[in-house]
Amino acid sequence: MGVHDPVIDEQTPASDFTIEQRWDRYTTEEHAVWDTLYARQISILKNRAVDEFHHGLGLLDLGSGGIPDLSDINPKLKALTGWEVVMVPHLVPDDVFFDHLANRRFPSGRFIRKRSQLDYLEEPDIFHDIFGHVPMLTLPVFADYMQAYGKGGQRAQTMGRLKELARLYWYTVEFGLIQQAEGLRIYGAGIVSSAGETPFCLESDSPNRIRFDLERVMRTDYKIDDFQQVYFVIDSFDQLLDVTQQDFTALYERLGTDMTRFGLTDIIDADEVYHHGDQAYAQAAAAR
Ligand code: HBI
Ligand code: FE
Repeated sequence: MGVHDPVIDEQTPASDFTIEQRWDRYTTEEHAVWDTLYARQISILKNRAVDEFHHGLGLLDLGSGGIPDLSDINPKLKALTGWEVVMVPHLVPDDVFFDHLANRRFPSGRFIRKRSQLDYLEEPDIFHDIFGHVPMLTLPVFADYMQAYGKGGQRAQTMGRLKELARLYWYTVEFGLIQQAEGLRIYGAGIVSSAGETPFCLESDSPNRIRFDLERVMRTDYKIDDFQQVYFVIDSFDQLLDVTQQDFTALYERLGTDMTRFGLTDIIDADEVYHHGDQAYAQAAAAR
């Protein structure tokens, strides 16, 4: 499974699946991989990621060189929004993941990808998890949204609507775009940690870009192994928090009785379309 990390293997996870980071055990090469990834992303994220993301990187001093030490970033993050980062060995079960988020703990992988596979990830590593997700957790409204998602997860599981809720996470927390006064910007962690998808999601003619609608998103499939074919664009972070603070009971019941689901390239009448993609990238990828 993924990258072999002896510092993970030597530990027995706690009942909440957490392990110790053991920061002093990272090798020089592992720190250098972080620095390479960091420098590459910073240069392409200028004027593409939201200012809130860049601001968060600064608040946590994530660019001071090498893989961050949790004992440096956690006191800062805790003071800002009450969140902290915990280490987990690999992907954790959904209920464990939700329980951490509901308690303002963000689970991060410990290992870092190999230099030979800078753009290939089978599961989230520490660069995706910390560089991608943690800066946005310094923003109070986003911090609240992530906790609301964790609480909602526990609820969705009981109501059998986990798949639908996971789509909300995917199209916001991982691959979300936002329309701001300066233009279209990125806030999704899956994008900001990817050198290829950062320019693609904003500038390529290939993908659809559609205004965010909660139920539309929950009815839409996603793919995990290539650039997205559709992005959903929020108006503001307040909008995101507002939609998740409503009671999902009626929505979940509708999703259970009306099984309408949308494919990756569908455009429906109700959509507010910012860009109707030509899907040229996806078609070329399928032909390979
Ligand atoms: N575990 N470590 C880790 N990181 C994730 O992002 C993650 C997970 N377990 C479940 C999960 N994500 C998602 O499937 C949930 O959003 C449903
Ligand atoms: Fe992620």
